[in-house]
Amino acid sequence: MTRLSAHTLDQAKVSGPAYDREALGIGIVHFGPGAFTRAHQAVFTDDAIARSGGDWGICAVSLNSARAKTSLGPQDGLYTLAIRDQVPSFRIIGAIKQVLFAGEDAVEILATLCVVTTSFITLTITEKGYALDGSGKLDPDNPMIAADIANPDRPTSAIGYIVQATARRRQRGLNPLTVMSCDNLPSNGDRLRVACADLATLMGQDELAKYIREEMRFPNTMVDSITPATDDGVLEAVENAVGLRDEAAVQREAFAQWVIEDTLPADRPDWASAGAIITPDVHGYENTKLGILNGAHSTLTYLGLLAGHASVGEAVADPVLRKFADQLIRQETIPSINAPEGLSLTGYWEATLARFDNPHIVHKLEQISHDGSQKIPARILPVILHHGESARRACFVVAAWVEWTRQRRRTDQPPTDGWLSANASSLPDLDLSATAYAHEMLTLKAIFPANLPHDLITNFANTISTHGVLNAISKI
Ligand code: CS2
Repeated sequence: MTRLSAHTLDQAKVSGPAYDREALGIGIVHFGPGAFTRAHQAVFTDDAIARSGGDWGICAVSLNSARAKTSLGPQDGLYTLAIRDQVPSFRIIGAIKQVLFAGEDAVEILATLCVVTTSFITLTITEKGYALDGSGKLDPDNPMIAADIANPDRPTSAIGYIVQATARRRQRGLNPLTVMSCDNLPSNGDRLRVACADLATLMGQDELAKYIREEMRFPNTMVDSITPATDDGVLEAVENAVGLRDEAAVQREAFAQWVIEDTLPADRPDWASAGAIITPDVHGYENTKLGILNGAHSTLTYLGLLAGHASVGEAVADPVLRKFADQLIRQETIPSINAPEGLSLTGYWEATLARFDNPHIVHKLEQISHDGSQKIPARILPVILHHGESARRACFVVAAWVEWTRQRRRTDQPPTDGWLSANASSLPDLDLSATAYAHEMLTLKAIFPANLPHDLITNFANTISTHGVLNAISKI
């Protein structure tokens, strides 16, 4: 089967970029071109270019894997978006104009970051890419950060690239970059600014750190669209619909939301015309989405995996788990969130449940389980910090995650969690009882603040271990 590319695009049986893609210049460098960004930000950008023009093509940069380059490169950055809904739909996205891999193209990446026409850096590097410690400061002992401090001219982390590009642009008198995190972190822009300024300080560049703190824009954002990993079924469905082979296709639900803090420069892609919400109050949206959608996702994931389920659809159809998640969100999470003006939080939760029920989406719990050490603090701990030990269900979720890590570390399929793997020597011994294991896990300062109800959480971990998760829920 012929492969999708700029040369074969006119043979595609579905719609493609509605603008002159050949003439499109690059204005954005994006770190982390995984499935999420291809299904979300690149689609908003594709629509913005089609509606309002502008040289807002994306240079997509992978830091750790050549996969995006080997799948998207031969396709000239083109790929198909499959929307999995009652009536499925397919379209080809053209916003990604170039794909680079840091392992091969470091010089070109820095050069692209330093041309005057590049004015945005965007990132989906997942929580761990920010290398922050438990108190929200850059962790100088993180191996990539230590390497960037030792060798500022040859960055390895996204933070290192941003700082180095900023230093070079300043020297050349170029306009400051706008740097936009699109990861599921509370105050993602503020945190990114801190990480970049901290790195400049650690490099001994105080003036640069001040410039990053005071002159650059780091808008906070909230991103949302359920995007299960691409599998063979998707590639086959895309091939049938498009009539071309596409190794870089992505799938997502129909719903997509992007809320961007209104600190953007005037010269920007017209993301608002593509449906993005540009508002001064992004934090309300962030907290709502992280607490309700992502919080429920992680809840269904760790409880669901312990109960033997494989997908969100299966877990949420289990009456015990559905009721648990519903009570957690309504009784504990929602009262801990300051809602953005005009948004009903119970309405948001009901709409989220309907999205989880979408029979056309198979979202694997295993995928969501990755990097729980980074997700639990953003999604579940704020509820406990708000209510203390009366947040019994939130405490139960922490216990379930801890017990799940214990059980999985004892198998040949340990959790996929970068922080846990890198810090294996600080983790509790696997011969410990569930209670003692949980007790030690809770002392890990990079994950847990000191003031959590340790006894309640360790008791729950013990009950889950002894009676199984579903019986343990009945004892809450
Ligand atoms: C999920 C998210 O994998 C996960 O941790 O909770 O990727 C979730 O699907 C997205 O944030 C939805 O926007």
